[in-house]
Amino acid sequence: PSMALDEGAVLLPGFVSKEGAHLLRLIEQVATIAPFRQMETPGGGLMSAAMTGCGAAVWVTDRSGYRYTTHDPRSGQPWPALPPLLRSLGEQAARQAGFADFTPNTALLNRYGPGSRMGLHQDRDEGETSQPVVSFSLGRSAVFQWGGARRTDAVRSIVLHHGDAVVWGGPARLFFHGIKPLGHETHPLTGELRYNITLRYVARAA
Ligand code: MD3
Ligand code: FE
Repeated sequence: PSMALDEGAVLLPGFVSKEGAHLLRLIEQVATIAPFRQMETPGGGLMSAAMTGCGAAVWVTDRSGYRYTTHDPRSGQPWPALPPLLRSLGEQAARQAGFADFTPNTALLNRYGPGSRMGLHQDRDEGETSQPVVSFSLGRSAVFQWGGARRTDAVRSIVLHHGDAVVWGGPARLFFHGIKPLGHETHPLTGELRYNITLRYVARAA
């Protein structure tokens, strides 16, 4: 089953719920090599969500800005490889949403605890907007908000649950979006934590 959220935005409820425990183990494996860390923003604050990633290049932020790097700045080592299961589930979700030519080469892993949030932003560091972004939610639920192409556009909300996939392509690819601060609810597999995996195609990296 799938549900159009907007033009180019498709919710696939429970698309990865069967693979949820497996995906959480993959996240753990990536985090053993490239640990979750709270990254610094250009303004000098800390992101409240902790992040890591895998694939050819991973999104990072620090005092000098946002960019994709081929190596983990913390270790100097290349990011862990993108697990084939992640690539394949991302391609399947995109296909089901009507995007047949998705070739993901990176996954950003976000970890939210109580109070973690992500302010309204656009994803535009990939050097490529013709391919969609596919997101998988794992663990406790969160309120996701999305607006339109302008920061001032009206915002809508949806609760994303364990196992949900959302595909953002076409006109929705550059829509503003964010995550409301998490409360203290728990999930049997992750306790008070929520994980989000975003699969993307990145064309440029430093
Ligand atoms: C809409 N992550 O990593 S996933 C991000 O739950 C990010 O961790 C949130 O925003 C999270 O950049 C939201 C849903 C999502 C991801 C990417 C998008 C929605 C999007 C890109 C364009 C438009
Ligand atoms: Fe985003």
